[in-house]
Amino acid sequence: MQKSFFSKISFLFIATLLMWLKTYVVYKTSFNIKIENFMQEFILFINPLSFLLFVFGIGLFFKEKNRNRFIIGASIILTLVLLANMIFYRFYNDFLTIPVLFQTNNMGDLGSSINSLFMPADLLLAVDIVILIWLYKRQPVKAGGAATRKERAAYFLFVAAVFFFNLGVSETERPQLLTRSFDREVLVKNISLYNFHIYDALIQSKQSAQRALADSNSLTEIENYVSANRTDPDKELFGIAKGRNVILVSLESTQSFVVNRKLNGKEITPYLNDLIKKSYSFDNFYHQTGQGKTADSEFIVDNSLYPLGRGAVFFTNAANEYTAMPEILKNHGYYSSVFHANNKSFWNRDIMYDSLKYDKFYDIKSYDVNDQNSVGWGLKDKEFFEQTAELMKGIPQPFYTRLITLTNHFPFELDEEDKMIDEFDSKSGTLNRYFPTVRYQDEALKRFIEKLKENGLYDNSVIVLYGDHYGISENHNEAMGQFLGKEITPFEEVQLQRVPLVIHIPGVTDKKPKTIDTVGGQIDIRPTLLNLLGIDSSDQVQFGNDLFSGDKMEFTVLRDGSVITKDKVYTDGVCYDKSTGKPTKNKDGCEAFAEKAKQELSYSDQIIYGDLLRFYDSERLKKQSASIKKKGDKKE
Ligand code: GP9
Ligand code: MN
Repeated sequence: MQKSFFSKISFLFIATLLMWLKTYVVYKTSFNIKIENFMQEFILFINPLSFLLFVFGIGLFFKEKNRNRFIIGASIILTLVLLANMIFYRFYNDFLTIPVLFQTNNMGDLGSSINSLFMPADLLLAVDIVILIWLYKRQPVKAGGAATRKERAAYFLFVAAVFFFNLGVSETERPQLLTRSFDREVLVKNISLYNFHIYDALIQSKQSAQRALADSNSLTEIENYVSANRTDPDKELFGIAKGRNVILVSLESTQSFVVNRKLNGKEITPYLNDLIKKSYSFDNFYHQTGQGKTADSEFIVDNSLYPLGRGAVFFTNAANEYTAMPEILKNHGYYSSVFHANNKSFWNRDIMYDSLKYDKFYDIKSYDVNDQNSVGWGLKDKEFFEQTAELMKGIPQPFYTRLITLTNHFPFELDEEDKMIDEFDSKSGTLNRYFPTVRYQDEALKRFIEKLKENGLYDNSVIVLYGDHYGISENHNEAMGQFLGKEITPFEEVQLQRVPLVIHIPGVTDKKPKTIDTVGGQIDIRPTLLNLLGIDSSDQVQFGNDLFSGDKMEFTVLRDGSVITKDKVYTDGVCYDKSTGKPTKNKDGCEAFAEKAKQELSYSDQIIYGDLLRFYDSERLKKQSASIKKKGDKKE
């Protein structure tokens, strides 16, 4: 038996070996997986093996000809999995998850990005498949049978041993490996990209079950938590913008590091810098987005809930019930809309906006878009703002509206004539090109505000500008370090997640501008804004707090579980002192915050996966808030 068994599995072993090596080469060349010691490198190296042996081993159930065909087919599929992850990673710096995979309409729309993301060297991925086909063709077709039961049992026992060996060393290296699911990099590093996808599929099915099992009691505990964390509004500011139109501008990929900074002696955002002097502006304000990028930022702003740890909630839970900004404001006579010159289905916006109860979505069809007025992802920001200002004249007031810019999007393309500032000079073309597009967006913004003055909407509006998410990923840390003149440590990486937040209330903030250093995040925009509009939101299930509240806790959670407080930054299990940027001893001062962050993210996830807001009852929450407040008053 021995001899014939080895001949049965020789093709299988060659395929496994080739795929194994290929996967490891892809790990090392296409992903940015941090390796801290030899053991981790070893785990990374062996981790694809058990999965590959298992999958190719299924071939042992077939006779030789079909077995080899099956193995070639499996190689092709696994190669496509690798390729898809490589391309996705170049853009999102993350691994694919099932919800993201189903966002195929987004993938199609990536357009110019896909072109610049695909590299000729990617074709090398096909080399082993060519070898396998050549071997298959060369071999004379033998009538070799399927493996016997005994042979298969021995084989799969061996595979299981490899798998548990892998899991064993990984668990010692990284305890609680499988429970810390929002760190995809750790999973890939330890159990392989392939097993990560299987794990992801298991989570997906668990989540579907979660909705079926949830009932109204599931919401009560969360309601108690949010009520206890609620803070009182600043009395002077409450209602200061009552009845005004709300114009939110989502600034694509705009991070705080460009604000009030120069490149070759020229300001990168001169207009924004100027506007800040007439506004309330926040300089410790963080984006909290996950895989859903722009869509996540929209979700956070409208719901004051966290986005998901995997996938974009715009896709995964678009059918849920929400009590979003448009709905709250509708009760106060507001008309709500979004302006964005992209296909309506991108990020599943058309469906999600219905769930969020928007009155109207002005998508690409509302705009005049042609080759002359487009670049990169589509309509240039200047054109977008100009046409939007026209469209805005026609909508009922007061309105709540969001404008989403596009030009400052990776790969940061810009026509020569639109460049007002030099590119940076570093090894990262991405970072180099970023500056001219940010500068362009700034100029477009200036034009927009001028237009608002012309069309008469300016005086009676609140204008809120915020960065949607980072534009420069950690892949460019070296170049970023060169620009900022300091090393980009994990601490600095968290600080780079700061985005601008500027609240401009004509006639109010220009008289008394303020730069506020309270730590906050996108999740705080909704409660802050509602209080400025004089709308009590203490009956809402929301995790944010009014940034102007005197008693707001300085505590912001990023979607990867990092936490920022007044004087600490906690990320990837390490606690840093903000004043020095250095780790503290024994995670001092971070543990309680890290725990609270975990709790809060988990509550928010429960709301989304369980679709818990379908049990929301505003009267019940009002009573609850009032009773908590009474208890607090008594204590004082
Ligand atoms: C697409 C735009 C960009 O419509 O919002 O999306 P992003 O890639 O930044 O999430
Ligand atoms: Mn974006």
